[in-house]
Amino acid sequence: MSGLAGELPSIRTLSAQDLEATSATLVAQVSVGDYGWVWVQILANPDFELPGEESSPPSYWAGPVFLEGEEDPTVVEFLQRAGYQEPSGDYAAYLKYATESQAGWVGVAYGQTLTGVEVRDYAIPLTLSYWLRPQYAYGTGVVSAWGGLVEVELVVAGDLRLVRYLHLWKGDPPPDSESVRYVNGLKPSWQLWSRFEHDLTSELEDMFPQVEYFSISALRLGVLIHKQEAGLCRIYWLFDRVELCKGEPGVYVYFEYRRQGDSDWVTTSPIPVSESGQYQVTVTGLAPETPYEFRAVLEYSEGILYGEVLTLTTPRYPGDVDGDSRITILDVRLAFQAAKGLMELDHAQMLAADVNRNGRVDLEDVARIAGSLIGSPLDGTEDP
Ligand SMILES: [Ca+2]
Ligand SMILES: [Ca+2]
Ligand SMILES: [Ca+2]
Repeated sequence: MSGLAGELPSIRTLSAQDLEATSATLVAQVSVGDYGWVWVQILANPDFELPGEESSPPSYWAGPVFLEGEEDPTVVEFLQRAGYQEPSGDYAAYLKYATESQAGWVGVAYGQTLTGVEVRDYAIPLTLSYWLRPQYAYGTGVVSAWGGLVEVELVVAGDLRLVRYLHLWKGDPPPDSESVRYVNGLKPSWQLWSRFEHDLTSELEDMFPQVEYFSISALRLGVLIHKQEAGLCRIYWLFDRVELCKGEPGVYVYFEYRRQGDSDWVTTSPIPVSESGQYQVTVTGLAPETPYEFRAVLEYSEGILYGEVLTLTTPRYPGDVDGDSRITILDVRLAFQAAKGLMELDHAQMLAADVNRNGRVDLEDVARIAGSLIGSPLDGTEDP
C-alpha cells in the first residue's frame, strides 16, 4: 500500500435540516486532511525502480503463479532489468518464460496481493494502466495463440473472479469461463513499448452490473499461450509503470440512511470533495411521520470513515392535520377549530396545520388547507 503521510481526513454527521414530509437535507462536516485532489496509487512501487539487484524480482511481486495447465516450465524468471529504453526511470520488469509442455493453454504470472482496494459502487474511478512490450519469441510455430497478460483478481460476493486483459500477439483468447472474463487488451507493438489504460470502474460495472460491492485482491503480470503440440517455446515480455489508481479527488462523501428498524442502508451518490467544509444532500422519497437514522460516510484511499448515526423524524404532510396521509375536509375542520380556539392540537398536528409556518394556527392556514383540498388558495393569493 502506498500510504500518504500527513493529516488524516475526518467526518461528522450534523443534524438534518429542512425536514419535510417526504424529504430532508442531510449535512456533514468534512475535513479532507492531506487527501484532497490526489490520484492514489494502490500498487507498491509499480515502476520497478528499486535500488538493489538488477537480477532479482521486486520482492512484493510474488510468483510464479502457474496458469491453466502449466506444471513445470523450463525457464521462468521475473527480473528487474535496465537497458530496454524503458518509458520511465531506469528499470522495467522482465518476464522470461520457456516451456516444453504438452498441447493446451499454459502460462505463468507474478502477482502483487492487494488489501483495502474496495469498490463500494461505481462512482469512484479506478484506473489500471501499464506499459507493455513483447521482447522476444522463439518456437511459436507450436503455438496457436500467445499474449501478454494483466490479470485482476476480484472478490465478488465472496467468490474469486478473474478479469484478464490479454494482449494477444497471435490467435484467439481462451473461451470465457464462469470465473474468468477476458478483455481484448489490444495488440502491443513488437519490440516497442505501448501504453494501455483501462477505466476499470466502468469495465467492471459492465461485467458485474448487479454487484455494488467488491474488492480487488491481487494483480498479476504474465503470459498465456496455447500450444498445439508439445515442443519448446520461449516468450519474454516487458512491463513497466503498472499502476492501479483510485481517485481522482482523494475524498468522497456520501450519506447512508434507513427507516429505523430496516437493515439495509440507502446510499446517496458520492460527492468528490477537495476542500474541508460542510456538505449536504437532500434526500427525497421519505415516508411522512417516520423515524429515520442516517450517517455521513467518507471514503478515501486508506479506508472508510463513518460519522455518528443520528435520527430524524419526518413530519406529516402540510395540512394533513389528522395524519392519515390525505388532505380532507376533516383536516380543514380541525384547523378551523384550532384557529378559533375551540380545540388544542398536539405537536404533530400543530406542525401539519401551520402550513404558512408562522408558528400558530390561524384562518390563513385554514384557507390554505381548504385551498389545497380544491386545488387553489381560497382567497386567491399565491404562496409567498
Ligand atoms: Ca521503470
Ligand atoms: Ca388528513
Ligand atoms: Ca400559521
